[in-house]
Amino acid sequence: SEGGLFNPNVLEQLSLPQTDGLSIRPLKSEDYDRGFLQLLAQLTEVGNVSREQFLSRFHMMKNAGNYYVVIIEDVNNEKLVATATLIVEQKFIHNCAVRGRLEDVVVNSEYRGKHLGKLAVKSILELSRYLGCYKLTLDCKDHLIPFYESLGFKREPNNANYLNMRF
Ligand code: 16G
Repeated sequence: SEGGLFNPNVLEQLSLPQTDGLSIRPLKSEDYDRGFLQLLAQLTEVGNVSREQFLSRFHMMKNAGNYYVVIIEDVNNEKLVATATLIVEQKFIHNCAVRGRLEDVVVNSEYRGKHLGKLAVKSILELSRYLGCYKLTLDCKDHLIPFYESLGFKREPNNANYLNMRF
């Protein structure tokens, strides 16, 4: 084992709800063979990412130290049931603050309707708070706005003109 993407101790510091039969842990390199990319493919286009590409990106993220890809695993059958990512950005503003971005939230279709998306987002929320982020932001598909609002995220009226450029 090459270990996880980040120190698992940080997750133990968080006050997360009881999760019978589930473990919340950092992504590990072995997850390539356990369907991690297939899980992400339930969110968007992943492409044919080879083991070498995956490991190289994994190590870049690990060395960078600001990528927190969290996995929720079913301990009974070792299936990956959900994932969510926190990226922590260093800033000069707000007294050299750090800011969090919530990305790539996906719940395995076999496990939907069990509030696991909520659990995944809550872990990132708590983690970003623990790491001192002054804010946590996300963008999502229109139909998921109510879900994120139910977890306490706010839409900013003056942020309605969200622009993006696709390459
Ligand atoms: C959603 C995701 C974003 C992901 C994107 C992929 C959340 C909160 N948002 O917006 O993280 O990268 O979908 O869609 O999970 P795309 O392939 O159209 O960029």
